[in-house]
Amino acid sequence: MKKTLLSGSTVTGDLTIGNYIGAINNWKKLQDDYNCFYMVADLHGLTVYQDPKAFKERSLSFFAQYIALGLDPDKNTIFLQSHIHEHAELTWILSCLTPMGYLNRMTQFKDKSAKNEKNINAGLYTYPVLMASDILLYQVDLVPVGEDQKQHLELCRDIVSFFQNRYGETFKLPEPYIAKMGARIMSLQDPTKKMSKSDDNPNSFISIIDPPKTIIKKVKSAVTDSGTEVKYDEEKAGISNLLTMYSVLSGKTISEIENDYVGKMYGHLKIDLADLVVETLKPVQEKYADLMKNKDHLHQLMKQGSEKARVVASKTLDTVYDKVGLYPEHF
Ligand code: AQP
Repeated sequence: MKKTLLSGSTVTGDLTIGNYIGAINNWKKLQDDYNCFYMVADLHGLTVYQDPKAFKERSLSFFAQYIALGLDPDKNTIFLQSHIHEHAELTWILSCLTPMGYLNRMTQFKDKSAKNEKNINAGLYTYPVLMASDILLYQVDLVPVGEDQKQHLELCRDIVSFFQNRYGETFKLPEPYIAKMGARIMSLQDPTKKMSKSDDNPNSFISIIDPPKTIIKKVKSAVTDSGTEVKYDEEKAGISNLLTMYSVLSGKTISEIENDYVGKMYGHLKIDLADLVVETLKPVQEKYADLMKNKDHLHQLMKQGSEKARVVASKTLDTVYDKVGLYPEHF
C-alpha cells in the first residue's frame, strides 16, 4: 500500500520559479511512489483581499500550471480546495476543539498580520485549522513541509489528539515529509527574503508564465553585491541565490558552476541563467498555453480530481459528524 501525501499552493499572485524549485518539482518526483493529493488552495487565498474575477481566473490558471509543470492528473488527485465542501465543514468542527491559546502562538499569523495591517481577519487567524482539515480529511500519512509550515503541522497533530481524547481514534497522525533537496529561492530584489508570489514588486520574482523577455529583464536586474567573482558565499546572498537557481535547473553542482565561471563576471552568469530559466520554462509554457486553449478539457480534469478527492473526504466527514453527535439527514 502506497502512503498518502498532500500538498498545495495558496492562490495568491502567480506561481513562481521558487514554488517550482522548492515544491512542485519535488511533488513530481513523488507521484509514482505515493498516493498524492495536490490541491489548489483557493480557500486559503481568501485570507487576503482578492479581486473576484481575477481570483477565479487565477485558480484555473494554477490548476493548468500544476499539470503543465508535470503533475499527472491520472496518477495524482489534483483538485480545487473549494470544490470539496468538506474542507470548510471539518474546519468548523475542528475550530470548536482548538484552544485560542494554541492559535495565539502561531508565528505565521503574527508575520502575516504585520504585513496585512489593514486586513487582519479571523480567517488569517484560523488558517492553521483549515490546513489541519485539508490534511485530516484525506487520512494523510505525510505532509511535505518547509520551515514556515512546521508549527502548523504540529498544531494539526495536537488537534488529532484533542479529537481522539474526546471522540476516539478517527484521524491518521500525519508526519512531516522532509524533501531531500527543496532549495529555498530568494527574492531577486532583496535576496535576504524568500521569493514570494504575492510580493508587491514583480521584479522580485520570476513567474512560471512570465514571457521570455520579462524573465531576461528580471534576472539581469537581480540585486547582487558590488563584487565580480562568481562564488557561493553566505555573506553574498544575491549571487549565491543565482548560483542555487542555476545549480537546480542545470543539474550541475555549485562548484562545477564556479569553475565554469572563473575569470568571468556576474553579468555572464546572469545572461546564462536567464537563458536557462527561459529554456526550462519553454515546454511548460507551451503545454500551459495548450491547456488554457481547451477549457472544457481542463474542467473535465478538474471534475476528475474533485470526484476522486470527494470519495475520501466525504467518508471522513461522515465519520466525524457521527462521532461528534450530529443528527443524520439520511437513514
Ligand atoms: N521562494 C521559494 N523557495 C522555495 N520554495 C518555495 N515555496 C514557496 N516559495 C518558495 C514552496 O511552495 C509551496 C507552496 O507554497 P505557497 O504558495 O502555498 O505558500 P508560501 O510558502 O507562503 O509561498 P509564497 O509564494 O511566499 O506565498 P504568499 O506570497 O502567498 O505568501 C510550499 O511548499 C513552499 O515552501
